[in-house]
Amino acid sequence: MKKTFISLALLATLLPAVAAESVKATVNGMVCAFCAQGIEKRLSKLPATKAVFVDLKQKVVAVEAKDGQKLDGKVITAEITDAGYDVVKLETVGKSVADIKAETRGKK
Ligand SMILES: [Cu+2]
Repeated sequence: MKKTFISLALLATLLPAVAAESVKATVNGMVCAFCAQGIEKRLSKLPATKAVFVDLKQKVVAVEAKDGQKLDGKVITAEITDAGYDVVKLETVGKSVADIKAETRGKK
């Protein structure tokens, strides 16, 4: 019992204190895998991007920020718009791209 508590406390100190932060957008106009790939490629190039997730069917585009860095929603909107798609909703969420991916896939 005591041993379990000690190892849990140790684990907590080893985990990074920074919470994941992502920008999640709803994007209209993506019709095929190339659309999704193009957006993913553009957003991956942004300096603060850690990971990108695009779901064609659910019209979801999510970008996770590197630890301690901020993603600019305006820049993300501009990148997606420049590529020829419409951003209909954009929000910052305290989740990782992996979480958003799991959440989106769960809706199918
Ligand atoms: Cu396409």
